[in-house]
Amino acid sequence: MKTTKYILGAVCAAATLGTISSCKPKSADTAIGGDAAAKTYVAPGKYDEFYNFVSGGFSGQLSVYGIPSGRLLRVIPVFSMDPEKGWGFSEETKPMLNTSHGSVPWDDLHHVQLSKTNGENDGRWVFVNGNNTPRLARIDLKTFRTAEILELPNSGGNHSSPFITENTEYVVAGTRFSVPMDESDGDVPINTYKKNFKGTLSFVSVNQKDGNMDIAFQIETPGVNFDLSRAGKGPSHGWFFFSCYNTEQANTLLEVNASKNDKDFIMAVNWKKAEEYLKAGKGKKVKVRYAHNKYSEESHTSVSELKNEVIVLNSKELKDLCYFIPCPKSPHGIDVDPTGEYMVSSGKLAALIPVFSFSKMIKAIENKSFEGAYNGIPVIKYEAALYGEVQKPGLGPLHTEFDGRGNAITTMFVSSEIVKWNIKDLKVIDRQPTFYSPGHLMVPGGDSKKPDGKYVISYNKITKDRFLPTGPELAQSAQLFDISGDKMQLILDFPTIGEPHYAQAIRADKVKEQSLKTFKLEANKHPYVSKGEAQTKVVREGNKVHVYMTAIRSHLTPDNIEGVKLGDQVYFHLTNLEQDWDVPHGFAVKGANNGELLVMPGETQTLKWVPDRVGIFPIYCTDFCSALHQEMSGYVRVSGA
Ligand code: CUK
Ligand code: CUA
Repeated sequence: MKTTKYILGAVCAAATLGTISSCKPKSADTAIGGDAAAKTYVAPGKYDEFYNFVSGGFSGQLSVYGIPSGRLLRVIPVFSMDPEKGWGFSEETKPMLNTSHGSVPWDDLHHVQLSKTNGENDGRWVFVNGNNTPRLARIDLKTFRTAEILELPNSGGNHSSPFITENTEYVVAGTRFSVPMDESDGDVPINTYKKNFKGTLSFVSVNQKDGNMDIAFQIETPGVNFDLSRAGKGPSHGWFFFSCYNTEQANTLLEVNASKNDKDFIMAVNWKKAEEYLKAGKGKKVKVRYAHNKYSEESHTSVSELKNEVIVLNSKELKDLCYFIPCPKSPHGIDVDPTGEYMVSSGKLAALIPVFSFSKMIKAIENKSFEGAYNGIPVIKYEAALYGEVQKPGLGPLHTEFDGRGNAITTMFVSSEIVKWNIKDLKVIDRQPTFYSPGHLMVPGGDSKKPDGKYVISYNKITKDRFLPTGPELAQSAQLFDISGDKMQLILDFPTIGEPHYAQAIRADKVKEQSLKTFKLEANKHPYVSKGEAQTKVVREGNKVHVYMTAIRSHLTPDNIEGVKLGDQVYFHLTNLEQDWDVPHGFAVKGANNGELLVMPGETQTLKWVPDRVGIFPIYCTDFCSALHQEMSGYVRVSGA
């Protein structure tokens, strides 16, 4: 969300509505009690209580923080190139960035989902979305590395994603922009939107053994825009809920066109029913083109495949599959409470929060309490599915998380606050200012069946005066609140990498025990591995020169390489022979424009280098690995062709 200009205007307009008293929240100082520092203090050498996985927005990366300290532990490149890890530079990782458009080494990463078992975070994987070139990625929490990237066909952008079902059966993605289906060449006038543009929802299955994803099916829908989604849980397991906007199906989203309708929709999808239709052969095979990239920790290499078919179910033709529920203007979030009974939405442009009841929704469907149909799909009467409305919660409600004690906490983008309210009686209990304009917020496990309701973190869109100025662009900001008492208490500000959208957190002990320490050298199946210095060699194949190379404190083998000619392509296949935890070696060549490698113990990685001139080129380890790190170097001689 980048609507800064409009919103800043709206903040001041909001003040006149009388629901908030000023444009700018009061100073944070007053909100911070004397014991705040002690609450976030993690002594040197001690560990944090939670891992916090934070989306990196348009940096295409995912960052990992310790909570409550707010210490940055790692930045995981996903849809980006990152020289710190050699990601996207090594031959092994380059294929991970492939798409049907070629390599796309960036994306806009908005949402994070920890894998779940029985509706609780289980610490196996983290899923993230690529909003731009529609993609899903899976990060393995044994290695904290991206293990898989799957492109999504028939989609104009993947925003309402990667939300998952309660046992990680499916990762789901809805298209943010409706576009013509891939089957047509898409060369149609834009103003034929209503006829030619379609929405799709992708249900991506997850193999429970290895986490591998596959597009199980897609559902074709009318050309609305899907914004966010959440799976049902408990009683609502089997259903998925999506917030949609632009139900006008306008091809220009100027307010006058796309925010004309007083209500937009929540779409409820019965995915168990979809599975039945699929089994009964009701799906249609459709031609598409998408890339599917997987990284293997055995071979330490990745494979990128282009695939060309998906199965599509039609939401209009197949009964009992999809329903719409009207929802006040431009809903953004849709969040399901820990019991699975309540679905909380938010109209960004509405001054209330509608809370829907799953059991009422089911009754409404049984009794056909419909107000009509929208593009062939039944529209349930608003009141028939509504549990109630939270009145005057604040301005610009966006996202909601749950504290596990029967309360919900919602961000108010426009009035710049987080607001705690009770789900049963829909009464506001507490509100605290945030600095400034919060987007997502996060309670550890806050979307699961068992939230760990100790903290909430607000991820803010505007930083202003919170940190030392760094020129026109400021660090993005997050704010940690203690929510164990009646009043939410601000206890820490910390900067984030890139623009944070959603984040999730998990108790550290669910992840840290299974974190891998070293790759076993004897299990290394890389085709160019050298398992000892005796296996190192230089092999020429036409104009390709393969250097089988090793690194161990404190030398590279071989360290003098001759016989390379101008016009050759040199592949340095570097195996790190170390078997101690945390002794990586780096590798770089003078003047090489392809970055560097960082090779973990027991692993092999390859740097491709095409010399552009004759001469002597130093090579060296880039990671200070021992007292003789500076000596860990060598030379390559490049001769005339
Ligand atoms: S969106 Cu960013 S604040 Cu893309 Cu989840 Cu609401
Ligand atoms: Cu190896 Cu420095």
